Amino acid sequence: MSFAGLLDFARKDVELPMNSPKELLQDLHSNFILKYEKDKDGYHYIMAEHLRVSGIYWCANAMDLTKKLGRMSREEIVDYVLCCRNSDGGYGPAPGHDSHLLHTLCAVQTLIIFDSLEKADADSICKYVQRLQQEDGSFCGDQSGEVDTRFTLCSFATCHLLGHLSVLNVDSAVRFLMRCYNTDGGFGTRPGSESHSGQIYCCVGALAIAGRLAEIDRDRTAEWLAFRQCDSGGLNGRPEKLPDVCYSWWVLASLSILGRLHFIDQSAMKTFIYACQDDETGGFADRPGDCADPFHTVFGIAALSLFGDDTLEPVDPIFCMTKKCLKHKRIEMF
Ligand code: GRG
Repeated sequence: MSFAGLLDFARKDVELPMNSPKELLQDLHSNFILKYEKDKDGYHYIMAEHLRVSGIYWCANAMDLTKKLGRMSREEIVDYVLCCRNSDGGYGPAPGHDSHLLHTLCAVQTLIIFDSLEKADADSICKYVQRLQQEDGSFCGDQSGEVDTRFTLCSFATCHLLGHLSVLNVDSAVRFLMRCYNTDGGFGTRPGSESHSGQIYCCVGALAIAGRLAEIDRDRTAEWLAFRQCDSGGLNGRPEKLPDVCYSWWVLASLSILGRLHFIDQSAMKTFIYACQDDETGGFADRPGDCADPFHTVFGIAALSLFGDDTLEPVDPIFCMTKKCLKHKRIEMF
């Protein structure tokens, strides 16, 4: 481990610089995102081919949340996403890449954001997802056979958004999720794995889509999530780890689905999220002073939307998309 890595390992929190941004720098963020869309010869664009469709969803969603979607090249983006479809019915991250559940969900989300879902073949996508369900109810992300509770959410969300959740064996999928439910109230990637905020979001979201949230003790799960808040106001993914702005989303969205948003100190958390913005380039970084990127930008903005920032479009906590674009596809929880 490098010396810097050793220092990170020893640190459990960050200090917020005095001159950190104290409010949302809305306009800077849309310019930051648009640069990613336009600069197709740039290093970052070229190096991100293996996650491009996910990247497109992050960027389009950030623009929709900041009410600037109209500044993106709708037709060009939709055509690109459609070119990522494979003969197995799934979508890869870029044309010619193998299908993966992560990118298949992001393709569907992007088509919904651009009001173009009718261009997708819902039946063949759902059959692709169905084939990835295993005997024990779990899902593999692709042909490589990796099982992870993330893929249960991707499967449920994809099929629900396409109106075909019933093609999946929801009961056996929920039984598998419950085998990943730990006594501390959290969920891991597979049975016996440690609890992690990201996995909790996936499992709680999948249970909400299935209408099966009653299977868990909401207070216990919400308490574990609330303990993720560090003194800086930021949230970590699991005990003894550094806060990261993306957990603002994974934790906060989970708490929102559980009806327990009030379990954390919202003001301290906003202070941390604002401090993760780059006030020169725009965009959010994982932590104050680090390099901004679209992944942390969309989840930072989405978390602020959950707090009810009225300069932003309201976000849906299960699907991480604007309520406006989801329309009747939303799930009413209470
Ligand atoms: C948005 C609807 C919707 C679906 C997405 C793929 C997925 C479904 C969710 C991912 C949830 C997850 C596992 C998030 C964690 C991401 C992350 C920053 C992982 C880093 O893991 P470590 O071990 O970091 O490197 P820590 O913080 O634990 O040290």
